[in-house]
Amino acid sequence: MPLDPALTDPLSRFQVAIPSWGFSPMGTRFATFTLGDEARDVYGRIDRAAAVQHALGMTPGLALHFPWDRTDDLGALGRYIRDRGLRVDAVNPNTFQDPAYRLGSVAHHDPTVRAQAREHLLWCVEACRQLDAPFLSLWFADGTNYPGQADFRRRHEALVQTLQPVHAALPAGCTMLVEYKPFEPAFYHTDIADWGTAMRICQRLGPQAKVIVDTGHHLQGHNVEFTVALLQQAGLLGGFHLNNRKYADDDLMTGSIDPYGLFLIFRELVKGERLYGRPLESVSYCLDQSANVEEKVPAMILSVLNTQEAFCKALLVDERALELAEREGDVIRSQEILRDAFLTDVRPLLAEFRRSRGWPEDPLAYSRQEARGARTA
Ligand code: PSV
Ligand code: MN
Repeated sequence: MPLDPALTDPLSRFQVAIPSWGFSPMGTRFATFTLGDEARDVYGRIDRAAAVQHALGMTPGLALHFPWDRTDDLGALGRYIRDRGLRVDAVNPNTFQDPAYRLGSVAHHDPTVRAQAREHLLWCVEACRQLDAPFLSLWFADGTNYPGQADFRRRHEALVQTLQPVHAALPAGCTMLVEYKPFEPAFYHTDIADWGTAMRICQRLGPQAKVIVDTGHHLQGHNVEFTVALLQQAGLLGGFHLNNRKYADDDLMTGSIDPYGLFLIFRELVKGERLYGRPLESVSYCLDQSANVEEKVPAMILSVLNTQEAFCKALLVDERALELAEREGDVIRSQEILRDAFLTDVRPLLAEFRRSRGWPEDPLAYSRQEARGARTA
């Protein structure tokens, strides 16, 4: 297939960030199985992200999670990352593990706990500055387990007030991403349960706050592409945590269960770029997955391949024909148009695109070979 600039231009702008935490030992609450490929420290996690980038060429961004990735010297950490051809995409604070956070963090009823969370968030803002990270990505485990346990409105106010100085401290060009999740670890209510709540919080905080959509953070049957379209229309779409779900926040490989859903999300994104002129790459695309039974580096590579394929298929949608079908009320034709794009085998085209960029044509095969080489060396 000859390479068409209408495809190669967006394809070359499209990058996916790799989460450092995806290389740590993972499990369920029943067991954690080790395959021997888990990283022991932040440097091991960076090395694995570099291996993913060698195979793919389109994943130079790395998402860090603090304090998991904390070292004594942020400058040295930044250099280690850059020396491996990577850059920091998002800094993710962690306000869910310290024992003080049993009943929440930024929305906690006790101001001293909120102050502890705020200090950590401000430290992370400083990390963004030092590591030149364009995104501060926030997710809070805050919520309650039982009706009556706490006052919704008071918690909402506390959350916004705790985040205000954090938003004010952001360097220019750094976007605060606000992530929502309907439940878990809290099972009755979550303080940022859905995209409406996240959007309301962003609007209250200011122009540098935007919503991040974790594709696994919706209740069964939720129409994610509809949410994406409306967030984009409101200018409040900041990023994605990509993974696949079946039942809850399963954190499975992206595109492994519902590739069509992923394609429909990208279709809205591509359409939005045309409609609003906001470049696709102003949004963060980061994997957020945990490998419980599969090897971690190939699992990341496969997720990126599925993502890139979904994106490429979205570029093939004949939007003009689709608009015409809509105006004519031709429902079947609209299905046909989407099927034509989705059922196109874009793998040869993407292999050729990679070859043209000097990247391995078959990233999984390349990575297997590298791993074999490392074992025999
Ligand atoms: C929470 O489930 C989440 O999706 C948040 O993004 C966290 O930062 C990430 O997973 C890792 O725990
Ligand atoms: Mn997430």
